[in-house]
Amino acid sequence: MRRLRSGFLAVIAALGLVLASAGPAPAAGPITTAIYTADPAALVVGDTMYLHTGHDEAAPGGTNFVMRDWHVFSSGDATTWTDNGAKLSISNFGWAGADAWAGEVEPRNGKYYWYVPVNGNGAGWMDIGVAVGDTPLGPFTDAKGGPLISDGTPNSSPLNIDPTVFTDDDGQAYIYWGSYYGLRAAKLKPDMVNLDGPVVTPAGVTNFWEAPWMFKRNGTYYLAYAANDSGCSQPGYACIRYATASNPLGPWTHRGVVLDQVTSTTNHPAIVEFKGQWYMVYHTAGAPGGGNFRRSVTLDKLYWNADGTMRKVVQTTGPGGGGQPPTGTNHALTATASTSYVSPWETLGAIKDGAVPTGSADRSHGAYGNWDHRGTEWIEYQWPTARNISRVATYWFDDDQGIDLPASCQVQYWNGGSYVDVPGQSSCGVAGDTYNVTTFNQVSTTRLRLKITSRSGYSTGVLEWMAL
Ligand code: FUB
Repeated sequence: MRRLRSGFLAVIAALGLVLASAGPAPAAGPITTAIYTADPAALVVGDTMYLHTGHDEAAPGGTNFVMRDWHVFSSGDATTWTDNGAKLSISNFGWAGADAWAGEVEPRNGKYYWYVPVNGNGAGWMDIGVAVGDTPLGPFTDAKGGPLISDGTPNSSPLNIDPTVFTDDDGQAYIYWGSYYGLRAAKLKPDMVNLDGPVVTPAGVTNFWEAPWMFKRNGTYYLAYAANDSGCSQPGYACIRYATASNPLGPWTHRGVVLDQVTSTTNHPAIVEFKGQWYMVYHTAGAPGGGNFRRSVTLDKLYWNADGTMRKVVQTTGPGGGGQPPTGTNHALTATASTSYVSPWETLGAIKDGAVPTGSADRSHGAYGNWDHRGTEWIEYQWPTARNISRVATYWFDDDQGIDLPASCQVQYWNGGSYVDVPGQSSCGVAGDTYNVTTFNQVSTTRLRLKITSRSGYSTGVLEWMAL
């Protein structure tokens, strides 16, 4: 991930256990806004769904991961979540020093094994360790006293991160992991803390980048994972692809994209059935103040086709929450809109009518579009007196023809003499079928501008642009 995404390299001296924070979180949107969370792993035990997550602590505008511990969230309805606090920390691994990245908990013989990637302070960078506890909430202790997988493990991944562990019906457990296009797999011994046999390179997992998640349904093995090829996402952004197999070690057959790119560059899937409903759990940059290093876990319902393939997940609980507009005073309603270009048959005023689109192709309330212009265009709001603004929410128009989701965007304001980027801007999201919320330090201004850069060969459009 780091080589593709500039400025990501983070080596953080990380110590200390941060203990419990918030009470139950509200239904839609991120599972919490009290902290930033990432890299969810889902586990159902009885009537409870647990999410074991990473914890992003980068400062606003930070350009590296700052991750020191992992939290455990729990819910009885997959809607209201309780943060049970930081239940595992870098400091639990005496041989590790930083980078509490994406892990997963697997139950076995009444115990819960938490596999996590950490910077092991030894040769190379990331290792995979394992902690054990008596409940999904722990307490957890280092189960091995050293790495389970490191750069010294024969045939290990170019980056040993993102373990997913799966136990088959016959009791055999498997671990998959890796990044930098290097997916690896191995059997685990019944003690769950030693590999059983060689590390293999599974075949058929098209465009694998990182973040594998393995599960089984109706006798078929499924492997979801983050890819970042041009067929599914913008440069530097992940999408979630998946493959199926009839054997837990493959070979795998690629089946397509199950989750489009989100507002964060990275993404990390967990797919689970809970009380008869399947869910895709993932992260975005969409929470207030969020960004690529200040991510938030969210989840959406996942549905199946009769042939066992997964339907692409509709991101309804992402930025904006439930496909609904974010709350707050929308200054767009009182603004005068202008643009660098609008197609004569389109309606610039549609971006400020307050309508709630049902999807990016919904032009029932009109749409702004700039076909057949390519490159960078802008839309702008003006007010007779200054407005205090700290967020915008953009619902992109995508007609699946000449107008597509943009490659990138940028929010700017008039500082009295020129247009400049709004300060402290979180990522300017380009996801379809949702409100992309960009937060920034409050500005007091009479003019706000959204610069939109198209994908190669396409024009761009907007259904709603809110200024809050
Ligand atoms: O959170 C750090 C890393 O970013 C994870 O290990 C990857 O899966 C990606 O989400």
